[in-house]
Amino acid sequence: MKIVFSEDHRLHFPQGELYGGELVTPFERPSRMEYILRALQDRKMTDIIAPRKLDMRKVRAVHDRGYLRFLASAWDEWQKAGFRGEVMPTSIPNRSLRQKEPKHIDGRVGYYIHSLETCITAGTWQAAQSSAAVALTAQALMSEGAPHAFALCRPPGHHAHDDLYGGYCFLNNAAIAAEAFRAAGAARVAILDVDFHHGNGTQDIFYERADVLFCSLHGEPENAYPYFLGYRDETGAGPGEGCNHNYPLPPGTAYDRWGRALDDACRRIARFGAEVIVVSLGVDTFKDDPISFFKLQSEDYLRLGARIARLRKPTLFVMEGGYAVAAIGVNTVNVLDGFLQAAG
Ligand code: OKP
Ligand code: ZN
Repeated sequence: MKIVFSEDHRLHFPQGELYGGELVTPFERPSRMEYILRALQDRKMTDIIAPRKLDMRKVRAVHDRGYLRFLASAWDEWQKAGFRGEVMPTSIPNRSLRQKEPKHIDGRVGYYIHSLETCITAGTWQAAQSSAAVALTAQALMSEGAPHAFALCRPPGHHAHDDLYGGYCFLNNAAIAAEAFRAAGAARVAILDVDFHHGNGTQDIFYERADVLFCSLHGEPENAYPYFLGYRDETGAGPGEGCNHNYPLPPGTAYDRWGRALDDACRRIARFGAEVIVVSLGVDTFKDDPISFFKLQSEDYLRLGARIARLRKPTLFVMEGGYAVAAIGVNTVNVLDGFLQAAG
C-alpha cells in the first residue's frame, strides 16, 4: 500500500490544550506519528512518499475563503496585536449574537472556532496545508490507478467545517480528498468515519449533497465530544436527505456492538453505489484511549480492515485521531493489514 507522509506535521505542536480548566500538553501530539511510522516499518510497509505541492483550488472547493485567509494570517495578526501566548479565543458568537466577522484578531478567532481546546501556533498553517497535501497526493495516486492508499495526516481534519476549526482540526483532509475524487470523475463517493468522535465537519460540509454519503460511528453526543452534532436523526437535508447516517454508541461499547454498526454502515455504502470510499481512520476507539470510552481491542482493528475490504472498492485511508500513543501504531497498521489480507 502506498503511504503518503510529511514531516511538516511537527510545525504544529501547541504548548497548551484547554482541558478540564487547565492548559495541558495536547493529546494530539507529534509523537503519534512516530509510533505509527515505527509500526509500519515493523510490518514492512515501507512504500512511503512525500506529498506533492498543495493545489489550493482543491482546498477552496471545500473551505470558505475568509476562513482560509484567517488561518493564513492568524498567528501574525496575533503577534501584531501584542498578544504573547498561543492563539485562543475569548469571545464566541453563540446563540442570539451577530454572525458577523469582526476586524480585530481577538474577535476573528472567536468567529472561526467551534471548540476551544485547539490553539494556533506559528507553524500551524504550514502543518495544516501539508496535511491536506498528504491527503490530496494519496487521492491523486488513486485517481491515477492505485487501488488503495494511506494518507498519514497530521493535524487531523474531520472536525473542521467549511469555515470553522476546532477539535485539533483546521482543514478537513477527508472532505478535501472526497471532493477531489468527485472532480476527478467519481460519480458517488462514500466517507466512512470510524474515529471515536463524530465527524461534525465532514457531515456539515456534505449535508445537502446526494453525491457524497457520510456514515459515522461515534460516542453518543449526550456524553461525548463534539456534543452538538452526531445524533441519529441527522439524516441529511434537501437533495442530501438520506445521505447522512450516524451511529451514536454508549460508553463501554466493544466490538460486538460496534462491529454491528460498522456492518450496517458498510451495507449502506454498498447500496449507495459508491465508486470510492474515503475512511476517516481514527483509532481512539481503543480501550485505553485517554479521552474516549469505547472498548475496542488491538485485534479488532484487523476485523475492521477486513470488513472494509469486503466492499471491494478503491479505498483511501485518511488518518484522524488516536491518543493511546503506545498502541496507535499497532492499531492503525492492524486496520491496513486486515484490509490488505482480505483484499487479497
Ligand atoms: C479529535 B479527533 C475530551 C475533550 C475532547 C477534543 C477532542 C478532539 C478529538 N474530554 N476534546 O476526533 O480524534
Ligand atoms: Zn477522535
